Amino acid sequence: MGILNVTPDSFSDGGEWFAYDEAVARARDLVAEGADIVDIGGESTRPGADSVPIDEELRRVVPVVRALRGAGAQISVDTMKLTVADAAVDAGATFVNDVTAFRHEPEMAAFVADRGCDCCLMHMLGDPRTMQDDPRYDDVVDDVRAFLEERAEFAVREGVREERITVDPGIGFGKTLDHNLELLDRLQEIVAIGFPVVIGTSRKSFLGRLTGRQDPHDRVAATVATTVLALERGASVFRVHDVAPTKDALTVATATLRRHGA
Ligand code: HH2
Repeated sequence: MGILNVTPDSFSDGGEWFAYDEAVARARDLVAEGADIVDIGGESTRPGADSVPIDEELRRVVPVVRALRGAGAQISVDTMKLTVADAAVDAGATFVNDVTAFRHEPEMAAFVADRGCDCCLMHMLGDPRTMQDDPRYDDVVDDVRAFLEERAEFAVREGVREERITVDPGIGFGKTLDHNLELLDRLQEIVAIGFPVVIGTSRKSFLGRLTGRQDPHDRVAATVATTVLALERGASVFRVHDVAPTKDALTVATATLRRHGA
């Protein structure tokens, strides 16, 4: 899953793909590099980010989705807003990536069910404005697992078919460095829920803290290390900015793991 942030303020690529032409060209590059899904977002969820008015999010996202119809990858819309998801699906998106797991607007679940979309339900503690203020858990993996199970049950009750659901532990969303590492290390416990697991570590700040790399663009090798670990522990979808190196790493890791029947 290649990331396309059509935003001025995303933590690692804010402003780089904000103009329509650049966004569309970037998405085509992600597909050429091997992305099966392009995840298009018009609102940053970095810690402390302010929310974007609906009209502005629509203006950023919908024309880009429309331009990518038939470009060779599934189009995902990264939004918590039903109005934005609705317009994006009309424009050609078939995947809804809601970082609130249908808590912001619970009607999103019935919408996803009605439109037959795939979806990603992600764990986040609190909201982007407050989530990094001293996050605490009894046991981060148990708590995240229980949350994702509850959200998936809710989605199924609202009519979403089980095979349309993926779950995501939400690396960096209300998590300390230790929480992120614990989730990665015990990712098989999230995989055991039974839904395909999406993992989003790409260029995130905990990688900067571990490596000392201040510029998010310099965190590609660190990102690749986490995606290989996550693959080995059973993750299925890797949400990344840097598709080509991730694809190579996953190809080699998959070939190696298959030798053991994994
Ligand atoms: N991370 C971000 C945004 N959306 N969706 C899922 N399912 N999983 C994630 O880990 C995830 C996500 C944050 O990263 P990014 O889009 O690069 O930055 P920003 O939110 O600043 O636009």
